[in-house]
Formats: sequence, C-alpha cells, structure tokens
Amino acid sequence: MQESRSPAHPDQVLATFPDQQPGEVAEAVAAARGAAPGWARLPALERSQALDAAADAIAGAAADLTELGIAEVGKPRGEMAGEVARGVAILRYYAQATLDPDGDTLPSADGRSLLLSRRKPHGVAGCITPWNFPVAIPLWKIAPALAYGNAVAWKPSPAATAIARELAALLAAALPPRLLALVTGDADTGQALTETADLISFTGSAAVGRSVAVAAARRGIPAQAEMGGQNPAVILPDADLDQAAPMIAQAAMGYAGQKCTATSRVIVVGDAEAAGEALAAAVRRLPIGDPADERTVVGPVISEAAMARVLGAAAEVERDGGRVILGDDPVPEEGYFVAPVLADRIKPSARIAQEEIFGPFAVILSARDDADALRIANGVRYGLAASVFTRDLDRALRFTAELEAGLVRVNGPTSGVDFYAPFGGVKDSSAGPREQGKAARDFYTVTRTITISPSSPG
Ligand code: UN1
Repeated sequence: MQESRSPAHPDQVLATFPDQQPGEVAEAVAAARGAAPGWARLPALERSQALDAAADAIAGAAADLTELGIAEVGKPRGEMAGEVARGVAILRYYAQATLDPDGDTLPSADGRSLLLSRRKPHGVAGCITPWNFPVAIPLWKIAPALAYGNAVAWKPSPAATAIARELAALLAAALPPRLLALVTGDADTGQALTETADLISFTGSAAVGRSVAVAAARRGIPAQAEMGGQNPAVILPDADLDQAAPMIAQAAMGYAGQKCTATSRVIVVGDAEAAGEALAAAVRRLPIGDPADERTVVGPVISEAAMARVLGAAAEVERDGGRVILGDDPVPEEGYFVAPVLADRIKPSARIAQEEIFGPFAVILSARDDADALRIANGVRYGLAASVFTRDLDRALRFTAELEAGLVRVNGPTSGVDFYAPFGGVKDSSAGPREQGKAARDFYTVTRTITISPSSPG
C-alpha cells in the first residue's frame, strides 16, 4: 500500500492505495475497451451532453476539489481555484468540439465517386499524469480522448491520488459505465498501462517520458510525452524592468517553481546587477506560507526529496563560483518548505543551469549581446517555454524566430498555458504530437480515407 500525504502538513494522510499490478491494469483496460464501441457509436451530440454534464459536476464540486488540491499537492488557494475553473472550461470546450466536422470531402478521381477522409477513435486512451496540475492536466487529456470517441484508462501520480479519485468519480457519474477506468500506483503500474492501452498520453519526467515513447513505438501505438523544461526568460537592455521583474518572479517561484513551464534561467543582456536586484525584490514580495491562505503564492514543495534537491542545488552555487543573492527568507517550520533561491555569477554550463531543479530555484546568467543571450538560452537539452522582455520590435522578432522552445512569449511569463492553443516543446521537452486545442484531435483519432463509387457506370 502507498500513501499520499499533505506537503504542508505531512502528518495528514490524504489517501492510501495499492500499486495496481499488471493483471489488474489489463482488466481495467479490457473493461474500458468493452465500453468504447458503444460510446464511439453514440451521436456526437450525446457525447457533447455527457461532457457538459461532467463540467457541471466539477463546477458544482469546485470548492471540494480546491480544498483537496491545496491539501494534497500544496498548491496555493488562488492557483488551485483557478485550475479547477480551467478544468471546467476544458470540458466545456471539448463538449463543443464533439460537434466539429469529423472529416473532409475531397475531389474524386472519376468526378462521380465520393472521396472522404473520416476520423475514428483509437479505442482506449492511456493517460499518465503528474501531481503538479492534478485537475487541468488529466482533463486536457481525458476530455479530448472522450470527445473524439475513445474510452480512457487513467493513472495519476501517486502524490495526487485523493484528488484523482474525486475527479474520476465526478466524471464517471456523467459517463456510461466502465468508460473511464482509474488505476493507481507508481511507475510499474504506468508501464503496465503502456503495454495494454491503444495510445498513450504522458506528462512527467524526461526519463520516464522517453521510456513511455520507446515502449509505445515498440508496440506501434501513438504516444505523446510532455516532459521537463529549463526555461529561460531573456531581459534585453530596453526592457521595462518594473514589468518584467514581478512577472519573472511569479513564473519562477509561483507554486514553488513546480511547473514544467517555470522560469529557471534569467538571461540578462546589459546590467545584470540591476536586474538581479529588481528580481530579488520582486521575489521577496511573494507571500510564502500555508497554501490554504489565499494570499500565499509560494507554498511547500511536494516532498522531502524535493526539498533536498533544492537545497542541494543551492549548495552547488558557491562551488560553481556563483553567488546566492536570495535564499534565507523565513519559511514555516512544519511541512516541506524551502525559501526561494536566486543565484547569479553562474556559468551557463553549470549543472544547476542545465538540469531541471523543479523547485523555487532560479539562476541569473549574464550575456554579452543578443547573439550570446540566444546561444545561452538555447544551450540546454530542453525546449519547452521561453520568454523575452523588450520594447524593440526587431529584437522581439529575432528572438521569437530563434529561441528553441515550443512556447515563446514576448513580454510575458513562461508559465501558464491557454488550453485552446497547441501546447508542447522541442528537443528533450516533448515527444510526439502537440496537446490541447484542435491539435488534440489529430492525436486522439485516426484518419481513414473512404471512396464510395456508384454501383453502375451510368
Ligand atoms: C501551465 O503552466 O499552466 O506539468 C501548465 C507542467 C506543464 C503544464 C504547465 N505540463 O507543469
């Protein structure tokens, strides 16, 4: 049996659950596969209504889900409530998307036949999701999978099992029996899912994502994996620091930096000392504390291991010849709290400027000019999100063209995604097609080309 505990109050156990074994996963997938054809055959309007009913159920339970998220994954109240609202919006969006065209007609070779391309669901979508967006990420996979006629087998992160159970129960009540299966457990359970589902959508670490993609390729099933980031925010000399500093501070330290889209490197062309001071002041203004408090922006990290990872990274700063400019703000005694760390005078090649720390930790890197900033920004194995702060149109155009990232923002934060726009990274951040918006349709359906010809030459 495993337990999920509150990171702010580790004595509090939110869920106990089994690591489900491969045989149980196969049974859950088989049950979902049995329900899939009936769901796929339903008129699209009925699938739409079911997704709308699910959205209503989640909107009705928003307060409970918000409390559960605060307790189980330590997400501060404001962000957690926003995430639940985002989940409702995602379901409503895909409820409407069921009514979109399900294919195209094309000119036929003989001019008399009907040549069509039509989309069909794959069967059972396996969804493997992380703990850091325990409502939005599952829903931006499950909602399109269902909308386009698939059944779903879902394995949430063990650290978000209580909220996943609640969410799954709300969804299941609006859906035909057995269409949605929840399986609990860790990596082995996830692996069993990749061995049995008909396609896999994964969000999590780079190492696991890569093995999911390899396992899917071996079986010949579609897979998408959204993985880590080491996201840069570039401050150019003409940027408005008063706007940039609070935005970058929030993107780096909000939810204790536990987002694959969080800013981890601040690359400064020009006066790095002034930028560092503005940033440190902006980070100091972010309230740290109990995630249940509505003013809190920086809550705890998820576990003791995560705390050790952040403290270990902070200890590397001086060994690397760098300087910690912020790192000992007071934090609550109980729970997995670490003070936000900002460091400068670091070399871009240092481990702590290359690897994902996944906590309230960011480094400031100095660049000689725009070309140097681009070289540093792109000099990591990841490529998820990047931002650049400038008032110069030509420079903005150059950076948007040359930054190696799936999501590029000018004068905006690296974190926060629009659920109706395509989302995904380049390099080691992603494998497979994009998620979200209309891009999801390509992943959750297979296109078939159909020709219907007259039965006689006529
Ligand atoms: C966001 O920034 O709103 O796991 C979403 C993550 C990303 C999602 C980020 N896949 O942090």
